[in-house]
Amino acid sequence: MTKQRSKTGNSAKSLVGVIMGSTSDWETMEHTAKTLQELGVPFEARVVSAHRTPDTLFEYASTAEERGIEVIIAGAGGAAHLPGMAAAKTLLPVLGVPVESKALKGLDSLLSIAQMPGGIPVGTLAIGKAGAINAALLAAAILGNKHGEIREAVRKFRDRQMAKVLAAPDPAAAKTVESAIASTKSTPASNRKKRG
Ligand code: RP5
Repeated sequence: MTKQRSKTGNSAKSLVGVIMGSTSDWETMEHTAKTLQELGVPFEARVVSAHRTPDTLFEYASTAEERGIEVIIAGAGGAAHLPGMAAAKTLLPVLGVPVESKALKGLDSLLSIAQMPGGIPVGTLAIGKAGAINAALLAAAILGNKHGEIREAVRKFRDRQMAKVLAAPDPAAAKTVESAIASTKSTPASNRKKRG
């Protein structure tokens, strides 16, 4: 199997394996990648399809632990069996991200991932971008039990998030600033001069 490079830009060994059923899932799963990057969590990302490349999936999941992976995040859409099949082939925690499907807006993905029969769990996140971000945060929280620096990174992420909300408590004021910026952008400079 090709060794994946860490997308964090450093040579640290990947702790999270981000897999997805298709390149079309990347639009969603790149939010997982971005969040892991922001937290400084080394990870690898690759397309592994449960139905198009089942042997690759089995190899990936069954060798993940010995390669140093500690959490797997699997994103898939439609009849989304990738997270469940991955979970069946490893003892590592597997987090599933339901990708929004065209036909059923991701409800099919959500139910396929969440409704695992008792015995093989998949921690299921929300559909789409929110789930992709939260999968990274949850993976970091799991890793944080063992890796102190990741725990601190999660704490700092929460602090930044809280500060952002507290800095703009008035929704009406925020809206006014947003529309002022938008109107400046959409009005040609010559018109702005005349009005002034
Ligand atoms: C699943 O089928 C993938 O996870 C993807 O969400 C969905 C559609 O795949 P493509 O037909 O776009 O490759 O396996």
